[in-house]
Amino acid sequence: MNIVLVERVLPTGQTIQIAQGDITTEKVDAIVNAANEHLQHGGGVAWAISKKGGDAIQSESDDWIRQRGLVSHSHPAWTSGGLLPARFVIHAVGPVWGDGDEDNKLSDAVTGSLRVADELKCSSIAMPAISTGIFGFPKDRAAGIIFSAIEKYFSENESMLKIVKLVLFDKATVDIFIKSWKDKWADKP
Ligand code: AR6
Repeated sequence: MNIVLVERVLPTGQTIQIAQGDITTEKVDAIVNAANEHLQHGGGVAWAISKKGGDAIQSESDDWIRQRGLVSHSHPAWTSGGLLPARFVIHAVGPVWGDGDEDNKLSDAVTGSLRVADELKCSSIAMPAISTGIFGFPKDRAAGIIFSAIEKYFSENESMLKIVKLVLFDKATVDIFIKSWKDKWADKP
């Protein structure tokens, strides 16, 4: 289990956390994958999830694409967790930096992931820093958008979720997210 570095209870009752580590080890109901619209899990966290989860992840993803077509930002796909400790993998497609309207697309990917988690009756979810690797989204900008999207989702929706854990791979990303966390919430009770 990855160690929680900071946590906060939102006014709506859910606990939001930041941890550093490998999301594939998380024993939560669902982990979020930073996917592409084709669900071809060839690099980054997607590759790690697909490798550790076994063949089921890519094969269920291929079935999804065959049956439903490409995955949009606002409607993530989902598969079983395969061999992972998590029961489900929610495949969220973040924006490629430079493609336009990136902030809204990232917000949609986060909101969509929480909605799918609720549809799957999850009470805990772990999420990586979507779009901030291969897709090139600036990390400090992403942090604020991800926090706000989570807060807004719970303020607007009844949810079964209790824990949202942001699992960040490297120290540099952790430092940037924690700075943004403090900027956003330092003075709030
Ligand atoms: N656990 C948690 N976070 C991780 C892990 C891990 N095991 N491995 C990497 N990260 P990326 P994107 C972090 O590139 O930018 C793939 O090819 C990483 O340090 O995985 O949304 C997909 O198939 C970074 O902060 O996702 C897509 O084509 C964050 O996860 C494309 O990359 C996201 O980095 C998606 O690009």
